[in-house]
Amino acid sequence: MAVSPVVRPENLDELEEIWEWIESFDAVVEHGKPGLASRILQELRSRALSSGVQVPFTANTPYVNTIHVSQQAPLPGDQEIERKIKSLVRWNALAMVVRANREEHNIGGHISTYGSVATLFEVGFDHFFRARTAEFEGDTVYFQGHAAPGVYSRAFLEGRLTETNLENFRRELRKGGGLSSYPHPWLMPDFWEFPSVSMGLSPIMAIYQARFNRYLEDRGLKPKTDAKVWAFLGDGETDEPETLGAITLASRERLDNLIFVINCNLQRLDGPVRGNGSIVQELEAAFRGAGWNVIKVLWGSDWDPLFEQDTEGLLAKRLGEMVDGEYQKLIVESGAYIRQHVFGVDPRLLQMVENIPDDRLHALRQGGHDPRKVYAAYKAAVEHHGSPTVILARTIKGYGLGEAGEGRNVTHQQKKVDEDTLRHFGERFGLPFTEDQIAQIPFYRPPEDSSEMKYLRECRTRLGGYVPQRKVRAKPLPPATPELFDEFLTGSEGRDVSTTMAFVGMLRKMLRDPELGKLVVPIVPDEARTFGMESLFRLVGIYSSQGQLYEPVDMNTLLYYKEAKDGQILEEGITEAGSISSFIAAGTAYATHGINTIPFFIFYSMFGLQRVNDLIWAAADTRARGFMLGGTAGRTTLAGEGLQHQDGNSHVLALPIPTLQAYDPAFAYEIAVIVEDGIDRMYRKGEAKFYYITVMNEPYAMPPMPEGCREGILKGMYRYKAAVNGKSKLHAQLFGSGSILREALKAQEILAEKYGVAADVWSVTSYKALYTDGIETERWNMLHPAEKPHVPYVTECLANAPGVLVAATDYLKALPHMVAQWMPRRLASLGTDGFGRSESRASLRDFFEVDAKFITLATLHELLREGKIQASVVQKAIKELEIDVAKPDPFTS
Ligand SMILES: Cc1ncc(C[n+]2csc(CCOP(=O)(O)OP(=O)(O)O)c2C)c(N)n1
Ligand SMILES: [Mg+2]
Repeated sequence: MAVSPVVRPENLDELEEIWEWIESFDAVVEHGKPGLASRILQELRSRALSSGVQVPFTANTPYVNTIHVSQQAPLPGDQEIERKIKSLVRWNALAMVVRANREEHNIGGHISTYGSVATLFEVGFDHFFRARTAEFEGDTVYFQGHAAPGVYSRAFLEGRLTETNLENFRRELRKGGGLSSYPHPWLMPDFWEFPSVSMGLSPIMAIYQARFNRYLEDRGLKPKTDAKVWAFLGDGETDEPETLGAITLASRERLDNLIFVINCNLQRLDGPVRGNGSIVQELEAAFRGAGWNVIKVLWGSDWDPLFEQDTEGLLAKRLGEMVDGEYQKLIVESGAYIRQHVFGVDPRLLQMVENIPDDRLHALRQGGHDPRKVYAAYKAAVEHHGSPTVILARTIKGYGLGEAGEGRNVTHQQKKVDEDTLRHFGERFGLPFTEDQIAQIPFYRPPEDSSEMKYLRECRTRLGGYVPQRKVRAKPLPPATPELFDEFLTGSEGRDVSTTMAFVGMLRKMLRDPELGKLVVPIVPDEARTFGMESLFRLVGIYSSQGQLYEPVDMNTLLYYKEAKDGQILEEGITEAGSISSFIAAGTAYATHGINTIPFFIFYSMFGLQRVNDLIWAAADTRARGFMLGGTAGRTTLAGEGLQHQDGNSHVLALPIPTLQAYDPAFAYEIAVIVEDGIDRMYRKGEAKFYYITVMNEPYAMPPMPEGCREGILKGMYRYKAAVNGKSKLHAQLFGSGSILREALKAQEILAEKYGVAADVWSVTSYKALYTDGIETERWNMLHPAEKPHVPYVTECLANAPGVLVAATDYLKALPHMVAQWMPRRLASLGTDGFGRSESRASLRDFFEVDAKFITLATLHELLREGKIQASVVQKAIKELEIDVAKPDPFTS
């Protein structure tokens, strides 16, 4: 099918020459070996470049299907039955949403997304998505979140969900069990594997999942397989930076186990994705430019004869001229309009469609609604080697809703349909209902011996079982090596070390452990040196699918930058979003792969919860396990770095995530106890938790672990150092956390020596744990009024603790205040509310008023409030402590 060059009378000679070239090329295409034509083009291109001839760059191909009909793999199976099954899935999905909203106005749900994606899912279910079995790891599928009703509907046909489940869509608390609005493994742990409804998260998670699968293979933790990761995305979703932000990693790593399917219905929630442009062409250029294999599935089979006639490329050109806003309009317009608007621009185009009546012209299908085109694209994608594939499939939003919804801007939020629309839907998809029945919107599953049900079961049996399905596959870890953490309990014998260094020591020890070692997955976004982890480069290597193709510049040093194919560290580069995606892949491998990998993701604490908290929320939803380490933590402990870096927020940001255990430890032994217990809870007891531990870079001597504090460390607080002057009349309880604990210890001395106050010092390792315990206890008491009330752990700790209460933290004052309600008396809280700034630790602690002198002052002030001392004592102390009362307020300055 040669395309004639543009004819201009003045260059007829040129034209002749061009034609000769084209004819030769056509001969190669027709008679040459497969691939030869492409090779010639490549050679010509480099020849042209080396001869200084400009080759026009375009990352786009014409607005036609990438797979030519002559190269299209035929769709196996029974198309008619598949169409019937799909119609039933469509119907039950529609019924689920419409019925839910009839019963409970405003319960919500989406019809239109699934309307557009149905064929893309169903071809996958019938032919591609392989389930996880004992023999095969299975494919991993991220379903477009707003299309969840379609996935439920299919599971209903498969007999995996009941009619009651469907009736209770979006009514999860109802009797008999409901269905969550979107994919949430937390809410449906036997069904959904991955949350995908916060737009942009599933594409980045899918990329890192595909890479993690390779990592497991390259490290020998699982066999090499041809399992695929499929991610179904909306075209509007591609505007999220996370969607496209990591696509070069996928091509760089040659992840041909990864397939994106983008449902290009050209619409998002409010209107067109690119009314004035073409989202398909834009995405094609982006993905091709990034090195992906791009397959466009734009036109259905009924367009094939038209393209066959298009020997001059006029149709392809015309289709490429129209913007998406026009394409959207074609959906709601008549065949006559299409004839005039699309084909009417050129008599030759009009001639092409002169024998096609208007109604057929209107019914010409989009590629993404044609199972034959979709099958061919999927087959090409799974057989493609060397790079990831993206399939850009044109669809119609609200497909099946006819005039009520197809292609309309309001369709995204449509959840109610009138009887006419139902009837139209029923007729269009050939559903077996009478008019009366259809008004009731019944759920329908054909009899078990029907050809549809037999076919559906056969397909899924062939593919190993049902998808999606979530199962915990890993066995609990064996008991821990008893002495693994012992060395960290005895202190540093006066040597100054930071908690970061102590943690890295533990990590090294764990990596060497015969049991745990291979399961540990250190993840770091280009901060390993900041955290003193470079010694691990050499010890276990940095993972690189290519090994190391160069001699590292520091080869002659002990700690050289060692990349290796079986390297263990995931050095992600500067991407917290990518790193947390790796964390999620590694932290869910116990279910996805049946392997207890234990991720330790260490990052700059300010760029963790603050930057990627939505992904951390998703990690919680996926029931991910593992440890997140917030390094260089503490607003005043990270000296010099200033406003953007100094983190006094993350422990507050950790509060809303129910399964996240957040700790702010001060000493090495506290970390050791927390990590050891964490591994035990997550990987031996199978608790659905993960950990956030802040570690600091301030060096100081690590004390040995005092007797009997293990439980307190884990529960959130323990008395670290009782007052030595306990007989004094004035008493206080000081609460410190992380590196600020040492300020409390200094204040304890000042208070004893100068002001005769006997102060006990508590290490508060987790305000979150104390808060959680407090609210749980309150709730129990409220629900059990006749029983002996339970006592919150904080209250229990402070039952016999005399004196005023003062807390100091490197985080917001709100953190200690959260638990003040369970303390026996009022609490004064010192914290670092406000913007950080570049300064030394001592100056910062003075500025934020969290150092020993301010703890002393706050204690004396509380004693004054209690009437235990005179104001003059406090005033004198202000002078003695050299506190500037006119200093700026750190919160507002
Ligand atoms: C991060 C985020 N922002 C906003 C939304 C709300 N939202 C849900 S669906 C949607 C439009 C989706 O459009 P598209 O990705 O094109 O999917 P379609 O339904 O058209 O297939 C929006 C904005 C969301 N779910 N997540
Ligand atoms: Mg869309």
